Amino acid sequence: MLLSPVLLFLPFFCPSAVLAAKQCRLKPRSNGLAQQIPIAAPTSPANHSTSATTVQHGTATRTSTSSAQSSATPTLAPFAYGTDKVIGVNLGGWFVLEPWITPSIFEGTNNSAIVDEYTFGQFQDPNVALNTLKNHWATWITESKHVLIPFGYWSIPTGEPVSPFIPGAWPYLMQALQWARNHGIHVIVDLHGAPGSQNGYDNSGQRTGDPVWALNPDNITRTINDLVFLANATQGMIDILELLNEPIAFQSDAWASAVRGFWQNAYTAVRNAVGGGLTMMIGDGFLGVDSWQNFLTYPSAEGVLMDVHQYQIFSDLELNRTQDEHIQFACSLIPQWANFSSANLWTIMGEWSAASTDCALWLNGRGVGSRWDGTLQGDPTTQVHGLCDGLTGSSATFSSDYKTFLRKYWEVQSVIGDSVQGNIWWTWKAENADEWDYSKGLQGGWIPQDPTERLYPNICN
Ligand SMILES: *[C@@H]1O[C@H](CO)[C@@H](O)[C@H](O)[C@H]1NC(C)=O
Ligand SMILES: *[C@@H]1O[C@H](CO)[C@@H](O)[C@H](O)[C@H]1NC(C)=O
Ligand SMILES: *[C@@H]1O[C@H](CO)[C@@H](O)[C@H](O)[C@H]1NC(C)=O
Ligand SMILES: *[C@@H]1O[C@H](CO)[C@@H](O)[C@H](O)[C@H]1NC(C)=O
Ligand SMILES: *[C@@H]1O[C@H](CO)[C@@H](O)[C@H](O)[C@H]1NC(C)=O
Ligand SMILES: CC(=O)N[C@H]1CO[C@H](CO)[C@@H](O)[C@@H]1O
Repeated sequence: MLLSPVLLFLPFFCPSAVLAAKQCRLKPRSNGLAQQIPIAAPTSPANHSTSATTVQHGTATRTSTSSAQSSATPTLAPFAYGTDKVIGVNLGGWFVLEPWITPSIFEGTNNSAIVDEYTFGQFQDPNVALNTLKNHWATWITESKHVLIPFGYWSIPTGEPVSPFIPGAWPYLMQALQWARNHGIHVIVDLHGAPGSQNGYDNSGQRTGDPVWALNPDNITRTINDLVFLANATQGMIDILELLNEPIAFQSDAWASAVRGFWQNAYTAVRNAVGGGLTMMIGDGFLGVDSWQNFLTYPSAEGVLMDVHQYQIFSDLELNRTQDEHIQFACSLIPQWANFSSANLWTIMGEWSAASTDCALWLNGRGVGSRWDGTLQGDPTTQVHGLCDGLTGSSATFSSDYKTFLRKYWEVQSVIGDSVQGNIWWTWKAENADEWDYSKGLQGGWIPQDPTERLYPNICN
């Protein structure tokens, strides 16, 4: 969403018993740390051809230039991106805190000035903060099948200072990757927070009206170094590295140009460091996919996917839509996205949900209201669209009509994913916003156990 942290990628062809199973709970080892086990690089995610010249369109078969990538055989079968559809879920709020996903962690600080992970580190006793984070890292996520794990730069152990961020999530990421590997789960790791903040949203780790990532070359250089470290350290353990989540390329010409240069330079640096086995994902920067025609396509680049996000809730224009209009709008995206994905980069709808309002508590930030009910502060033009009652929180308050809409909206967006190379739902779990919570959707029945099931197969016709 205009929110999103690290991605771990759980595919949903996982048997529902596994999805539901508490025994899948991630447990750190007794010392709380995972061993980092050297593992060989994966083979091409899309084509086993040994000829680098056959590579095209998002596949990555280029021969490795890295000695670390030598001989070993991966135990995880390569995923056929572009051929098989990705159906996955984001592990939001795990390694990058978002107040709306885990309000209890923020309420527990007794300090309303703590609004993001940066201030979480800044305004608390370091031991209290670290203990809270360790408990959260160890208990928040249970297992599934294709997952996207958001991660913050401050958790990458390069040795650079990160204060007031609290480092320490790294061993939990390594544990998660090992666990995913053991269970045949495909993983996308996503750099969700960059130095200086790439968007100012709390999901970048730092909520600020003045994000500076793009405007300072040192921040960008550091981000690229962090990605190289991350790619090198996770070789053979991940399927995709997403280079950065939601940089706000729309902010200004300077930002747009910085984002463009960053994708190019980060791609080149990571490719040079770890070779051709790693697929990378870039994002549209909110400019729309058509702004990225012929960008990082084969043969100037290989093994690059495009991530686009689909939300219709962050403006009055979108909130004005009726339920049917939300569905029609989703359908209207299909021709453009399908065109882009067939002529440019394979495309994954990397974030979406069934939310049709911004009612979820603190979705727009801790202590910030919603546009839907007119409580969004600092926006004199905000109109009232309706009450939030029965639209968020516990699904016990959801009407059967609303649940029917949630199912239709889930399905139509799944159809968008089908028209490109797949989708990854945001997010697996949220404490108090069931319309965003995949596990609650499964329980409540508006998300089917089999994600390919369609009750409304002609919804766009
Ligand atoms: C893989 O490469 C081979 C050899 O170039 C090609 O014939 C085949 O169509 C490719 N398969 C996919 C799924 O791209
Ligand atoms: C917050 O206040 C509650 C109730 O007074 C207390 O139990 C808890 O320890 C406080 N938390 C912190 C981090 O100070
Ligand atoms: C990659 O990792 C290896 C083994 O951990 C290390 O020796 C090497 O310096 C790393 N390279 C880079 C570019 O970080
Ligand atoms: C939303 O609808 C209201 C009521 O019809 C209208 O006054 C307002 O201008 C619309 N907002 C936008 C951004 O279109
Ligand atoms: C998709 O591509 C076709 C063929 O190039 C073109 O005619 C059509 O206008 C495109 N549609 C969209 C929505 O971009
Ligand atoms: C983490 C980091 O290096 N942040 C830098 C980003 O750029 C600003 C200047 O615009 C620096 O002040 C930060 O130190």
